[in-house]
Amino acid sequence: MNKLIITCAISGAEVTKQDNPFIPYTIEETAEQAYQAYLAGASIIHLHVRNDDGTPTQDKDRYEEAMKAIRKKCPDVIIQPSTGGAVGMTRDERLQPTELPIEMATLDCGTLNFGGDDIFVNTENDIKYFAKIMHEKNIVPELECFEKGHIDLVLRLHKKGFIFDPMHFSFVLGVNGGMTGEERDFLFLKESIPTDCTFSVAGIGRYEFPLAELAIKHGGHVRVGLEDNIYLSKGVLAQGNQDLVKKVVELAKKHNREIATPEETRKILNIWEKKNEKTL
Ligand code: KMH
Ligand code: ZN
Repeated sequence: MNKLIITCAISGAEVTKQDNPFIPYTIEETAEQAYQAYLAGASIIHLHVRNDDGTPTQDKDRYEEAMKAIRKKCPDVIIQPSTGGAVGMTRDERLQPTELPIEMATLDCGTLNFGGDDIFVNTENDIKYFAKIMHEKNIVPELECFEKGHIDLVLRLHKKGFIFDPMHFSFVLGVNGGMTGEERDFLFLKESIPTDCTFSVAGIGRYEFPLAELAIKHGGHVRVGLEDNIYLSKGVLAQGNQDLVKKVVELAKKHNREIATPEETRKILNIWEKKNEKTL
């Protein structure tokens, strides 16, 4: 079977050190968590940045600083900044990391409830706007879909020429307000995308590892990380992102999937060939 791409979502915007003390806030913590995840087998780091007090920010300079610090420790890893940011941020605020020389970024493909009174807003026009900017800058979008309707919208926008081949989806399942991450949900989504697309799964909370195993068995790719889940097993906090990545590597071994290096990941995802021009 094809090699397995492991993405590690090391920080997110919502979880705090009160939830898990290994959530990175400072530049040094962020770089170290990325490095440990990379050493464990992650070829992509999905990156949110925080201020030193833990508040989420999409500040371009903060991203630049974090990316340089990560690059120093693991020069070849793929850094995939978030353009989702945190609930309530404006679209231009969220898009700041696309002003940097990046290879890849997330593109959130629909609005959903995000717990309590929170709504994560991604209108059709937002998605077109984000997609256009990423296309112009040769940034490969990871198409984050939190439910089936988001996939349908991507396929419509693809047909209308706003989203381009090759498409790489991420099924983010188990958000409080989105679709659950049961096997039937996974199979439904997998069957809903064209067969020439690639996909990854990100299971939130208890869905993280069952979904990872399903994706591994079905030829998909996997995202894990403290952004999505803070536990290694029921009631046992992960002692850093590397614990979660190592568990995926074990699952991959069980199902005879080799792990893709960053270079192999670039080939699988058709990431910007002239990556050397992207210096961060
Ligand atoms: N923090 C969430 C509101 C992304 O990174 O693109 C959005 C998010 C998605 O995490
Ligand atoms: Zn994210």
